[in-house]
Amino acid sequence: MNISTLPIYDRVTRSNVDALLRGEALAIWIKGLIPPDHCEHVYERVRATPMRPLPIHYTREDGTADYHPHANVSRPGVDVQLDEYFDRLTAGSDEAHPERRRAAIASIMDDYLASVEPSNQVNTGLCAPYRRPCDALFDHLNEACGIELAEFNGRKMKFGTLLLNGRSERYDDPAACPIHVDTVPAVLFPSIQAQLGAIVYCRVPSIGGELRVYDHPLIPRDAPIPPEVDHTCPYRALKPSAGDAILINSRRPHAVIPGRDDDRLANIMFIGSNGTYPLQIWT
Ligand SMILES: O=C(O)CCC(=O)C(=O)O
Ligand SMILES: [Fe+2]
Repeated sequence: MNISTLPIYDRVTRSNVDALLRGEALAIWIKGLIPPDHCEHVYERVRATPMRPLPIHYTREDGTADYHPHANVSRPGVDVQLDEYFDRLTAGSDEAHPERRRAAIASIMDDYLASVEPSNQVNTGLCAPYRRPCDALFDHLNEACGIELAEFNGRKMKFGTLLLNGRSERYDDPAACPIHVDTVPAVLFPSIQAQLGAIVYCRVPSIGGELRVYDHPLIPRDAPIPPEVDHTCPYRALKPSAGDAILINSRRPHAVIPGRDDDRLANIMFIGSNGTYPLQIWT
């Protein structure tokens, strides 16, 4: 399939979401969801906040894993993502030892909530007196098609990470923007059949700042991205404006291009479908 013909929808309806979940649409792109003064306020507060640089996982050409040292990315507020716990789950998910697997799953949720609850408050505080942009997207999605917080191991998850890409002279260097998919493993969320990435943009540079979606079929859950998917592959570049929200199918390989002349600030979350509505949301 060639993604150049896939539609980009400008509004959220169940039929548009269903097409995106099936990989039959490229994106749903909501323009102007967040007013400019709101975006500016969140960006200025985030920029004034001390932040820890985020090591970016990527795979070298020889297939080994590494962290990118120059990505200039940080996550003010909610400095946590569930995939950071996956390794521990794999280590404790031996089918022959169900009690070990249960304990690993329970401890992941304990650690996730312990980490995300205080940082979620920081995130809310950074945006105050405005709401978090991700909350505006939640309400929009809830009215349009129905959405609720995902539950993991019987406990409600959180959502809405602020992701800041600093400006970079190397903004167009492929190595600085790893191609990836976001797909929660079956062992963690067996009911989630399809997954979307949802992003609200607070700051977008004029040079760079695109979200690239690569011309490749959806990657099945728990499968790696084939090594032939690289920055030489054809892609479509989505260049949002501050205040826009974009939904993509996060199982299609994609990459974030940093900016050269300005920072890039996004409020990111994941949306899953268990085959019915309401959709499930988490980060
Ligand atoms: O910021 C974007 O445009 C996409 C972010 C993304 O792909 C991610 O955080 O996984
Ligand atoms: Fe992603």
